[in-house]
Amino acid sequence: MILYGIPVSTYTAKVRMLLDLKGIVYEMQPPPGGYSTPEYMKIAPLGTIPALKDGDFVISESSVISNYVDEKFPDVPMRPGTAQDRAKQQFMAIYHDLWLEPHLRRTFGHVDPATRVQSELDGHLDKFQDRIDKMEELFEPGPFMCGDQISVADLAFPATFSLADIFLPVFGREVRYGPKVSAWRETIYQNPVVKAVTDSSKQATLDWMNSGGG
Ligand SMILES: N[C@@H](CCC(=O)N[C@@H](CS)C(=O)NCC(=O)O)C(=O)O
Repeated sequence: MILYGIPVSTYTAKVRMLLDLKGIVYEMQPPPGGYSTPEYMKIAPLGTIPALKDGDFVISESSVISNYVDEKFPDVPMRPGTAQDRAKQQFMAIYHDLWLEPHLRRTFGHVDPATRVQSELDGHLDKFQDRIDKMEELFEPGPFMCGDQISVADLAFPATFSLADIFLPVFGREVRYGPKVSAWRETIYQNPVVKAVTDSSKQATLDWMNSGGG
């Protein structure tokens, strides 16, 4: 199995955690030609990472990949429980992918003060914080995000939060986490796989930032 991705990619980290927790052997490869290139789009039509190649089958979108992998390799279930439990896990994963992380991503284009549009940047920084605050209403640490077992919901957030912690100070901001998210973070970072992948993604990002971010 090939996982197209790179170490700094938070969405790739999410899938790496899932594969590692399940003990699945895979090779991580950078997207041929780079992401969003015509060459890579022949493999993954949207040009995004991560994408997973399993034999002749290729699929992208981190939450879709996660569901595919969990269905194909059910031995260590990462969507445990009832249909309702799985729907809640999916809701949290999608909340990350569609509602939270995109605001962090949209700040990347404002790193250079010469081209920064401060009002746009502030809008995304404020929205990112709002969406973290909103999480206090969305789950009850049990101690995991959706109950007493780790699930796909838990894997969506760690690398994104780690990135936000090191990246937002570039804009003079610090992320504030409410009591539920803070308690959940303490639990999830105790998992050695989650910690190892999050730390490696964080280190890759720090190396990238220290090299000038080019
Ligand atoms: N919704 C996608 C987001 C993936 C994503 O945005 N990946 C970034 C790198 S971390 C990317 O490929 N960006 C290239 C692009 O947007 O064209 C997922 O969950 O896989």
